[in-house]
Amino acid sequence: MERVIIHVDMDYFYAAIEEREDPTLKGKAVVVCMYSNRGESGGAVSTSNYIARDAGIRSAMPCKLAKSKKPDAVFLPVRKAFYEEVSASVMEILRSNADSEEAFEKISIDEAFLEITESCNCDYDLAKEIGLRIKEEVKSQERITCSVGIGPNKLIAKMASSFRKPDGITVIRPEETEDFLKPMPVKKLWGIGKVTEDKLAEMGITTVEELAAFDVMELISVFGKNKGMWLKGAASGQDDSPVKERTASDQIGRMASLKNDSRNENMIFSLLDELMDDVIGKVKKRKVSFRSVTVTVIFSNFKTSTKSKTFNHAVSDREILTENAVELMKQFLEESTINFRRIGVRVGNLQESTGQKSLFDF
Ligand code: DCP
Ligand code: MG
Ligand code: MG
Repeated sequence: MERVIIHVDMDYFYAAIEEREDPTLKGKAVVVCMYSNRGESGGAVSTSNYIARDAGIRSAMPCKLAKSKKPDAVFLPVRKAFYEEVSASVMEILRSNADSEEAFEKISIDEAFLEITESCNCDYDLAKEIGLRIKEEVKSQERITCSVGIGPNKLIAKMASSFRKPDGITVIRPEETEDFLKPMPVKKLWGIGKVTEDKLAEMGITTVEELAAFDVMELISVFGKNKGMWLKGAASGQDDSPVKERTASDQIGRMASLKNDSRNENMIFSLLDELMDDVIGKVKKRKVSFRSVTVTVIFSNFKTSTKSKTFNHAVSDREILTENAVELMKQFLEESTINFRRIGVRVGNLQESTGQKSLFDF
């Protein structure tokens, strides 16, 4: 069956979020570092923006080396919990553009597959419009950019999204896959790691075209049956793996900025109310219930803090969400003195709620 798959990958994700949160970073090289317990002298680069990449900075490079390459770059520590929140909001946008709630697969904090075979009726012009709409929604709602790849299967979609970055869109129609793949080095084939790349190099194979032309029996003799056949198929752009959610347990969240940094309760609670409307709408649409509520506050000094509450049973009621989120937000207001910049609410520990009663039904 012919399929149309989209792969979306956020651009310089952690650094893009930091740029968004702090407009003074604009135009500067930004490096997000994972510091080790040896403090700032240890640690590796998590990611960096494209200005930093121009100076030769790469993910996984020691932060010290990054600093020597670009002494005037801004180095920031990883704020993983916060990036997870932004990820949850982005994933909801992506999921809402898939053929169905199930035709969605998150594969990392910043990327996902969605199937749009039905929505575009296998028309690649329509598929591109859907891709452009997704980019627009992510940009307007989350103020960060992503790159989109569209193709007849996950392998091609995944490779297409990294073809033009940042803020790119690449559409590969079935009849174009061969030409698209041919000139690529084998290491670009999604699924080929360093070890395989080296083995292939020993066999004189460096491009996908060479791999596709290689005798499958010889590949099997070196890599075994499964991998040998997979290599041959992948090199010709074949991939039958379905788009399928891996974990049912997930989270649904939304964040937004206050109009200006403030501790004004009316302003904070009315924004919280809007965010909860959005979250509960998605909870109903996905027919799930949740066992935890989390509220996040980003303060005017960019410090991020979260508070959660977990229940012993799953619920899906707006009333319970409101009660708990408001209580957590009140605690934030009591404990802090600085202005709030951005707030978020999310529900987690999701489970299918088919046939499940709401608390008010008992
Ligand atoms: N990440 C990390 N350590 C790595 C690679 C990535 O902590 N060695 C984190 C930071 C990235 C995020 O995962 O922002 C997503 O990884 P990507 O590979 O998608 O890289 P980016 O989104 O940062 O950049 P690109 O624009 O190339 O996608
Ligand atoms: Mg990315
Ligand atoms: Mg990624």
